[in-house]
Amino acid sequence: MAKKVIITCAVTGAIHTPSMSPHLPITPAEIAEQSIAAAEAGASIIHLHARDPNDGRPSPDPKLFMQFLPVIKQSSDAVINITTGGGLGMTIDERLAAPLIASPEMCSLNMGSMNFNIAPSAARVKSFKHEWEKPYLEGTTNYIFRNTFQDIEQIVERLGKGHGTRFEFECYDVGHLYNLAHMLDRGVVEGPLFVQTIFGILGGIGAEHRNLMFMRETADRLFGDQYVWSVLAAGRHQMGFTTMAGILGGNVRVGLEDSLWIGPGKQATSNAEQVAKIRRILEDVGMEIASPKEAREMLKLKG
Ligand code: KMH
Ligand code: ZN
Repeated sequence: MAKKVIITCAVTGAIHTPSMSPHLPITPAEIAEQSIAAAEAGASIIHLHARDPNDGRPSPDPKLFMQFLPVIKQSSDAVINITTGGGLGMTIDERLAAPLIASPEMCSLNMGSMNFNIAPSAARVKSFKHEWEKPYLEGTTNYIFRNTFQDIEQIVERLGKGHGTRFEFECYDVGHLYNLAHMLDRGVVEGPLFVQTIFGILGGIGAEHRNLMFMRETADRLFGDQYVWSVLAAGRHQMGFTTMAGILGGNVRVGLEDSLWIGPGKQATSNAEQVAKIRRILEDVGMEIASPKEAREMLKLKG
């Protein structure tokens, strides 16, 4: 039987701001509602950040996470994946606060430090509702996204070893794959590794098809059969890259965290719309979509 494709949906993130799209979920109720709809549309993993409901600012506050996590769990069987990347300016302790309380099956784990500015395309919106959005919209956040080797090991220790949480390893460039291989060699992490290769984030590898092949070939060499490959691409590259990944035997991530678009010049009205679109494309070319149960088996999650 053909391998099934895991669809992850990243519903809000910490990059896009409320003024960039009216459809970005902000309040706990909106995050829960869009997550449940994304799961119904075919996402077996839901990747989550929280936002301050007053102004939409990314927030590490566990109390906010706890307003939507139980609601999502009650209405769907999807795997919960909580960010440990957090958002601009958050400390490692802040980034770990909600995951340590919620003890989810999965968390993101970013495999290297990098420059992080919002890409110019996202910054085209000129008017904004909240002062905090200004540097995001102007592309001047000037942020170093800190993920040192010690930070990475600390997250594995506290969440992986402490809670049995497994990881979505976020690899924004080739060096991040080598960082992960180093952790695998030293026994810090073990397979099957869920490797999210990321394209088109300013500061990381560009969204060129040859880069997708190169990242995949490098991951094949480094991890062999000890990894499960997934792809996300930022902005307008989202659907093309995820389609290519699915056809090549990979898994896919969509969602408004990664792109606000559903087609050229057309904003997505929900996360579920993007999930339904990639599902339709992949099913049309003969692929099958993994259920949450199948995703848990493929990734050896604690369930
Ligand atoms: N924003 C994505 C490109 C995280 O939450 O830890 C990667 C991400 C990071 O999802
Ligand atoms: Zn994220």
